[in-house]
Amino acid sequence: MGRRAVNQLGRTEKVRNSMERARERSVHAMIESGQNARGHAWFRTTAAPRGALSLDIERHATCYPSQLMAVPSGGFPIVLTAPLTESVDHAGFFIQMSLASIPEWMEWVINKKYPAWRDVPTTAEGQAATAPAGLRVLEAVLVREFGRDAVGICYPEQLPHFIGDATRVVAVSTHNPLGTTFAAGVYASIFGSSREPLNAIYARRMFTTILAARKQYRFSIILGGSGAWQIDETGTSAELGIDTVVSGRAESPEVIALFRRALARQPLPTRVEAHHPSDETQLTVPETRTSFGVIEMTTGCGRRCAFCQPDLNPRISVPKSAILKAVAGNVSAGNRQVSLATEDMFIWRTDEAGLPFFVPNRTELLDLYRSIVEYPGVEHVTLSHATIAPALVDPNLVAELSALLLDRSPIQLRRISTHPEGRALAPLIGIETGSVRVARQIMAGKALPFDIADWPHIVLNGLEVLNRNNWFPVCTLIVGSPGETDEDSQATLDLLDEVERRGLYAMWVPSIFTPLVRTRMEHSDGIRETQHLSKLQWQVIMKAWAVASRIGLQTTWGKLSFGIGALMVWAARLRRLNGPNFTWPVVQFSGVVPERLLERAGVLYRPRPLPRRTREDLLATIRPAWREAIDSARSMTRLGGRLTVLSTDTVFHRGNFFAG
Ligand code: B12
Ligand code: SF4
Repeated sequence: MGRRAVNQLGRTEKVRNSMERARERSVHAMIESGQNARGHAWFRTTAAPRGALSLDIERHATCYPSQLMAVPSGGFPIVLTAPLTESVDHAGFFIQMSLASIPEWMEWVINKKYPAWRDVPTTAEGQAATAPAGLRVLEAVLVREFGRDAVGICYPEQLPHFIGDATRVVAVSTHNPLGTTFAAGVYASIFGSSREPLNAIYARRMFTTILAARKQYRFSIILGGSGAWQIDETGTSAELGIDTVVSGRAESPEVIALFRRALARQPLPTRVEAHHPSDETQLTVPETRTSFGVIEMTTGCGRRCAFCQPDLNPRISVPKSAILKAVAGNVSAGNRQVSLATEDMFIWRTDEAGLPFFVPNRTELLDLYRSIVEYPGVEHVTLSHATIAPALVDPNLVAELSALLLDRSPIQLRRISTHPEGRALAPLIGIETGSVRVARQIMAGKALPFDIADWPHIVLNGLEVLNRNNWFPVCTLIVGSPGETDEDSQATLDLLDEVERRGLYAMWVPSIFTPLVRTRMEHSDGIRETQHLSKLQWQVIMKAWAVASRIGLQTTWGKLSFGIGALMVWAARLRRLNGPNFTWPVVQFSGVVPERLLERAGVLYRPRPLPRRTREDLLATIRPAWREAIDSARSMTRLGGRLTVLSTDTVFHRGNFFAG
């Protein structure tokens, strides 16, 4: 729409000074889309040419001129922002996951598939109309403490308008700023000359903009969010100009004190450890629009996987009333989608019902999701994270959730889903390994209430239940766990092969082990170069991708062109990057040479079939007290708005499931 859209809106107010005017000219040139159906302005950000990071401040597009007038001339005392790639909520979760995983040279793929991915909405006041949930929590906390007028929230390209003489602090929220986590860095290094995925590039651009503004104004930079540890870990604070890295929650008194100091221009500490709330009354649940309609559902977990950071937090369930207020806030701000953020959706309100956390509180969970899908204006509901054991504990719950949620899922997998419109649910589930030895070492609790010795069978039976109900999960695999042997890789290949043999579907996402700070594996050594992966580890990665790509590539022609394409990219680029162990697995991935032929020729490992163990076999191994809990969850009823556990013989306490 360009300039026409601006004129149509009659937005021709005078700008404040000549610099503003120059900026405004660039706004006119860059705004390509006008207003959306609900009267929200849409703001299209610009794509910087490769290597042009330092130019950003001159090229900033912002919101409409009249909206800029709502921004105080001296800027806001507190300016909040997050990288664009973590704020966009166009086209579903997939887009952010891709931006977090692919290198810069592959940006054209995203641009081609989603030409409008950079369009982000602004409010009538010209502020960011959507933002990651974590930044929204911080905003709510700071508005409560310092007042609405003190806090401005914007996209990185708007920063030059939001920062001014009045600005004392710019606070940045990050999910994955340097791409050094899990799949992200790994994928970029497999595919690219740079180890940085796209979202790391965008994060750097944001810092360049902030630092350019700091040449003109005096303010502190505070960074937090689930990706803050990456800055600490890589020692990049100084380079990025960050004064304080905060690890932990925005609601904490430490964070409020920090902002108070920043506003008073007092010296700031380089690190702040912020406490996690200990119960739901201390959690802030914003009632504003969040990217993808993310609303916190639980914190913590309880399964105690040794590599996991979120498990270090206390297990808290956000009350239904707070979740529904956040749904209302999102809907009234024009959002039509909701995603409840959790480490495991099945742990929600288990403690409150006196259930072990691995026995889902089916009554309340169904009631919650029913209330969300019935909320006027909610069109789409997506699932975030889950574990697989609950599918075996309560397969009917999966079926009942499907009955509620499938029609509202934006995900369509037409060939494999039996839903009339091909709709599917795709929670993220950590499977991590097929090796019982590794599983026992790093995640014994993942199988609860079953024994980790049965891990491959739990996965297979769980996938059967999920697929039957049109759940096709995104399943993560960890490659290169410390001490992982060839036998362990073979066990994972056996599992992947068995999944395929049984006609089950999952979108496998292999990633290379990354030691995360504060976890029990913090000091373990991970693989840092893809060149160091063994042939079997490459085979796991390539097999996982091949199985996952079966979901998308169904025609013979599609498969063939994909395979030839994969080989061409290998020959041109990836061969040198990833070393000789990569060669045969990539041939296997291409599908150009039949897998069994490669196995017979001895260039690839030939997986062994796994024996069948049924759900009943697995249920028979559960401790009697836990079986009783499963029965009582089934017989729970909702009476007068309160849950009643009919069998109260067994009382469960938080966190004692590993004892005895
Ligand atoms: C929803 C979600 C997503 C969604 C939406 C993300 C979004 N931008 O909104 C999608 C699916 C797109 C996604 C993608 C990815 N995600 Co994600 N995601 C989550 C999930 C489930 C919830 C995040 C959330 O909103 N939580 C609720 C908010 C309130 O919590 P919060 O963000 O942590 O914010 C709190 C504090 O961090 C702090 N805070 C936040 N910002 C700031 C700023 C300042 C200045 C201060 C002081 C404090 C502060 O205060 C907040 C509340 O008090 C978490 C797991 C979890 N339960 O947290 C994983 C999680 C954050 N994701 C993770 C990962 C690995 C990824 C991906 C890299 C996966 C991939 N390979 O594709 C990508 C990266 C995406 C990107 N653009 O960079 C990891 C993070 C690991 C890490 N950073 O080291 C987590 C922890 C999951 C896990 N268990 O492994 N993710
Ligand atoms: S199941 Fe997931 S969230 Fe829970 S401890 Fe393990 S990795 Fe962490």
